[in-house]
Amino acid sequence: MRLALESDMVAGSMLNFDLDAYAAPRRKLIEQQLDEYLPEREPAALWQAMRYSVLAGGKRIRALLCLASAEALEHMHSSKFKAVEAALPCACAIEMIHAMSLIHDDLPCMDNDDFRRGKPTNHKVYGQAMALLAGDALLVHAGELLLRRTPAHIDSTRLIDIAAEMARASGPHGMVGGQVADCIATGLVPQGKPAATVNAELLESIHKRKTGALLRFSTWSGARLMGGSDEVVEALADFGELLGLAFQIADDLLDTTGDLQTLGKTPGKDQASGKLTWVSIYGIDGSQQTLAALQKKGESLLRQTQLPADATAPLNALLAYAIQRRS
Ligand code: GRG
Repeated sequence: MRLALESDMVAGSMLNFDLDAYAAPRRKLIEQQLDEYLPEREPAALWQAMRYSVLAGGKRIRALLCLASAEALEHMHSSKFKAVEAALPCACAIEMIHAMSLIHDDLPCMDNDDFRRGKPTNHKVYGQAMALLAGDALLVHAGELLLRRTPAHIDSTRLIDIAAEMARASGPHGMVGGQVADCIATGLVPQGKPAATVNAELLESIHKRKTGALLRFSTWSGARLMGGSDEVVEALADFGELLGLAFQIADDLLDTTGDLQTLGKTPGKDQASGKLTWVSIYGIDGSQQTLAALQKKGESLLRQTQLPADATAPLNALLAYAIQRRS
């Protein structure tokens, strides 16, 4: 499969990097590929429910991170493979896992949300049973796509490692584990023993797993697909995890300061339910200070890769975007 970016650009310097020009053609490719990966087959109601949430127009930050990480390595060593072509199936698989986590997170037994991405949530349209099953199907479909649609020139041992890491990032060590820790902290699951004191350490550990693990996998997988050295792959993975923490803190801030129209989901829910958030511990100013510190640390991780600044400029710009975003 040959993939061409319609208006590809040469990455500019870190200072004047145009993220919109970088992201727009890649988002278009991601959308097209997701659409192709989700055909309207039988049972039609299931595929429609899967398509409804995946193709509902998210920011695609995880997929972009996977592509940007792969592209950062494209010109390096003997890498002869086109980065976007190599990483697109993985980037789409990540978006499917992300979409399933949103569907399940919005269910009445979890956050009980009515709006997501500016539209009624999956269970509001298709009912709870179908929402649950659409999420299940997306999770499994993502694994199949990664394994079957990644170009054959990617070494199979490497691909198996990537599939195992995707499962780890999503499962009990990652996203599900973080969600459970969050549910325990908020008293949502009766089996859990809530911590005596809810502190920043606990909150950071929840964020790192619930949101950070998939973002870590996004940058890790892009670099691993391109055969990056262990040092570079790990530094980019740490960058993804840091971006995940920053992203979640920005999410906590937006719950306090955003509105339904811009956010596409109901604001103020965390506060109303007494949920543990960065803002509830550090306040708005403290959260903004953490974000500024994370931006500096992220830049330092990118320098640590010793990749040229032009090659990591999209990653740097995505971190700035995650921190400054309004939706
Ligand atoms: C079974 C793998 C599995 C997971 C289920 C429900 C659950 C366990 C985990 C919840 C994880 C979750 C919803 C974390 C919140 C992450 C977050 C900040 C979401 C918002 O992401 P954006 O802003 O959304 O990137 P868009 O719509 O732009 O894609």
